[in-house]
Amino acid sequence: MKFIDEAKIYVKAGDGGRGCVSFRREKYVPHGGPDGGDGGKGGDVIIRASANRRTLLDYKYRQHHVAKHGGHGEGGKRTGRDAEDVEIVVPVGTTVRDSQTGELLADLTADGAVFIAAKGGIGGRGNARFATATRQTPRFAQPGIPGQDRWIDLELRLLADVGIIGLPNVGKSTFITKVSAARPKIADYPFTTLVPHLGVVQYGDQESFVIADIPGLIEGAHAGLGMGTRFLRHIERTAVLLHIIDISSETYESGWRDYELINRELELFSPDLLAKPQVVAIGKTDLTVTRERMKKDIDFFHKKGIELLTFSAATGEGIQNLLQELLLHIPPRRPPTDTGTDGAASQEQPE
Ligand SMILES: Nc1nc2c(ncn2[C@@H]2O[C@H](COP(=O)(O)OP(=O)(O)OP(=O)(O)O)[C@@H](O)[C@H]2O)c(=O)[nH]1
Ligand SMILES: [Mg+2]
Repeated sequence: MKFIDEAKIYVKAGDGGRGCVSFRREKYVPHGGPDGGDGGKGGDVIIRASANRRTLLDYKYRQHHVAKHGGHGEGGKRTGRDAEDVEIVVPVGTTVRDSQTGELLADLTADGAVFIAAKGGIGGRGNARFATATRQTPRFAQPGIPGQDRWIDLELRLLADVGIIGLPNVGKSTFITKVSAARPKIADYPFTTLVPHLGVVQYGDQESFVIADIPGLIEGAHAGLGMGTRFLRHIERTAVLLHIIDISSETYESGWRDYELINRELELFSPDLLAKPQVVAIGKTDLTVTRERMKKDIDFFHKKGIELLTFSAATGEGIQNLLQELLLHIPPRRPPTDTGTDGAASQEQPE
C-alpha cells in the first residue's frame, strides 16, 4: 500500500533584464561613446530537499512560485542587478516530474539536494558591447532571455510520525478526521477501518506531522483474530504511538485491562513496537458515562506511572493538548532557516 502526498506547482523563473542603449554625455565631449550596460540575470526557481520538512502540505495551496526579473542595464555601463532565486523547500524523498510530459526531472533523496526547476534568463547585452571600430554608435541592445516556466508535480511517499492504536470502535478514525483532512469510514461497529489511513496534521506554526489510523486490535490479533496484525508494520517506523482507550462501552471493566490487552498484542507482534513511547488517552469525554468513570482510571494509571490524557473528538475538548503531547515525542526539527523564500515570490517588474 502506498501513501502518497502530492502537490502540483507552477514555477516561473525571472526574465533577464534588458540591455541598455545609452551614450556618454560629457560637457566638452560632443559625441560620447556608447555606454549602455547589460541586463541582470533573472532569478531561478530552485527546489531543495530538507530533512526538516515532513510533508508537501505547504504547497497544496501555494501553487505559484515566481522569481523576479533581472534588473535592466543602465547608462554609464552599469549592469542591472541579478534577481534573487526563489527556493521551494520539500521533504527528503520528494520526486519532481514535469506535469505535461510526466518525465522524472529529479529524485531528491538527500538532505540539501537541489534541483533548478526553472532557470532564470540571462540579461541582454547593452550597446556598449556592440561598439566596434566601424560601428561607433550602435543604437541597439539585446533584450533579456525569458525565464523558463512550467508546471511540476511533486510527490512524496509518506511515513507516519504517529500511529494510533486501540481496540475497535474506540474512536481512532474519528480522531484522525478531527485533526487532519483524512476521511476514513466511521461507524459504531468494530472493524470499520479495514486499511490504514494517513492524515497530515498541522499544529500551530509547527511543521506538520503525519498520523496513521490503523484497524483496531483485539485479543488474539497476533494469531490472526479480527483484522490480525499485518497492518502494524505500517506503524513500525513511527516516533510515538497514540493509544486510545474507550471507557464508555458496555463491556467496560477498567481502562487498564484494555490498555494491557493491546500492549500484549503489540509485544507479540514486535517487542520493538511495544518499546516505542506511548501517549495514552481516554476518548469520548463528552459522554456522561465516560466522565463518571474516568477519575478512577486516571488515578489507577497515575499509580502505575502513566499520566492519562482525556479528549473528545466530538467536541474537540483536549485535542490541542493531545497534539502538543504527541509533538514532544516527534524528533525536533531545526527551525528552517530557509523559509521566507517562497514569500519572495513575486510578479514585480524591475523599473
Ligand atoms: N460521543 C462520542 N462518540 C465518538 C467519539 N469519537 C468517536 N465516537 C463514535 O465511536 C464510534 C466508533 O468510532 P470510529 O472512529 O469508527 O472508531 P475506530 O476506533 O476507528 O473503530 P475501528 O475502525 O472499527 O477500529 C462511532 O460511532 C463514532 O461516532 C467522541 O469523541 N464522542
Ligand atoms: Mg476506524
